[in-house]
This record gives sequence, C-alpha cells and structure tokens, in this order.
Amino acid sequence: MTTETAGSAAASGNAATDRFRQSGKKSTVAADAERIDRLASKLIKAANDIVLEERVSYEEFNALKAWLIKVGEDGEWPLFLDVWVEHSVEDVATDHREGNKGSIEGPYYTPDAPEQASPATISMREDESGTPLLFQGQVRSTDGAALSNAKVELWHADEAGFYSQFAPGIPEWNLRGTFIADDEGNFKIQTMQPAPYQIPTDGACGQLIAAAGWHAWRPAHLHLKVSAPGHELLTAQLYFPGDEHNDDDIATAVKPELLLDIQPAAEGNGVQTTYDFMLDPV
Ligand code: MBD
Ligand code: FE
Repeated sequence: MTTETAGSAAASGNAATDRFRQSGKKSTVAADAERIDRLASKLIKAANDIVLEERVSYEEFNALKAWLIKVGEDGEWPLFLDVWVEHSVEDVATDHREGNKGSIEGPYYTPDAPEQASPATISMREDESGTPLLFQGQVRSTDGAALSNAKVELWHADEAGFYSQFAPGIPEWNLRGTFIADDEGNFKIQTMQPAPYQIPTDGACGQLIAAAGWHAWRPAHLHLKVSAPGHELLTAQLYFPGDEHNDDDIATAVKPELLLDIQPAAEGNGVQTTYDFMLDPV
C-alpha cells in the first residue's frame, strides 16, 4: 500500500454487489418449483444436520444470525459466494470440456472494457509500479484450428493487490482491457504483474477468516475471458509459479494446468509468458 488506500470492505463489497445487480445474471433461472424444492430442502437439511451433530448452542446460533446480517450490510454476498462456493459451480459447468476448463470469475469482473487490437498495452497509470509482464499466446479450437479475431478480456489487481472500480483512487479501466487477436488467433498484451490478493479483513468475510484462524490470501492471478464465435466462452485465471498461496488459495481456484511459465523478457525489462487457449465448439 503506497500511493493508494485499501478503502473499506463495505465499499468494495457494495461495489461488487451493485455490479452483480447490474449484470442481469440474477434473472435467468426459470422458477421450477421441483428443482427449488430439492435444492432448498437439501441446504436446510445440511444446516439442521450440523446443528444436531455439533450440538450448536443458542449463543452460536445468534452469532451466526448476526454474522449473516453483517455479510449483507457489508455487501459481501458476492465475495462470500465466489470465494467459498463458485469453484464447485465452475467444476460442474465445465467438466464436459475437452479444451480449457478454466476457473472462477470472482466478484471483480466488469464487462465492456476498452477494446484494442493485439499487440497492445493494457490501460495503466503512467507511473504504474510493478514488474512489466508480456502475456502472449494463441487461441485455437479443440480441433487445432486457429480462431481468427478471438477476443481476450483481461483484468487483474495492481502491484498493491487492488482492482480498479472496486478500490478508491484508481482510474476506471486500469489494468482492464479487451484484446482482439490476429488472423491466427495470436495475442500479445503488455501489462504489469499483479500482487497476491488479500480478502478485505475489515468486513464480515474477514471477520470469519480471523475468527476461524484461516488466512485471507489468494495467490497473484490474471483473470481472463476468452471467446470466439461458435465456441464456449472460457473464464479462467492464470497463476505465477512459486507463489506461496498457490497450494492454499482461500478461493480453491488454482489448478495445475493454470500455472504460467514465467521467463525473463526477451526485450526490455520484466518477464514474459506464453499461454495458449483451446476453446470447445458449442
Ligand atoms: C478475487 O480477486 C478473486 O479473484 C476472487 C475469486 C475472490 C476474491 C477476490
Ligand atoms: Fe481476482
């Protein structure tokens, strides 16, 4: 934390909640009473089983009630669900794929980041601090065919671990961009290596983490959405070898195939990495 402040958990939580409300994701499930009955009954039974098995007291029950109220007040439902549940939803959604299976989206995606043709430099501050990172690769179909004009959306935290639009004092589209690959599906993006991310410690999720004696860290990561006409959208994260939290990500979103191969930059300073994506036809 040098030139910027973390802001509060409630500020980033509420921004993530607003973002979710605007995304239109909430209204797409049909009200199928049978399915709702099945899922809600299982969830309620799981809660009751825990109470009976663990002999949960009134004090503990009330602490839970107060904590759940605080999750809402802090706007941290997106954070809570994305950190502790989304990885299983992502497994179910992508286990049929032959190409990349990807990883969770998390709470800090914003659509419609400014578009640039590859090669390009992501939007960043003039004095953006960090290690320059050249991120390049190719987008292909699972049959091996290059996907011309594939789209690569990239967003990630800065060197202090903060995301634009969710922490104060950062330009709106900082370290966010939409990149159009060339005729052969090749992309080449100059950016700045992100720092590990710490879940806000002053909100409800941070309170739970501290009370349970857990740590609040995600390893440093790049977020991506890779798409091409006629192919399934890939949502992924990529990680840096050697990060101490690759093996105990609080969000359980690291997979071995998502680790980058980081090399010294061939030109200039910093590092470079090549990662190819394979998309499944729809
Ligand atoms: C993040 O940056 C993130 O990617 C996830 C999944 C949860 C919290 C913060
Ligand atoms: Fe993230």
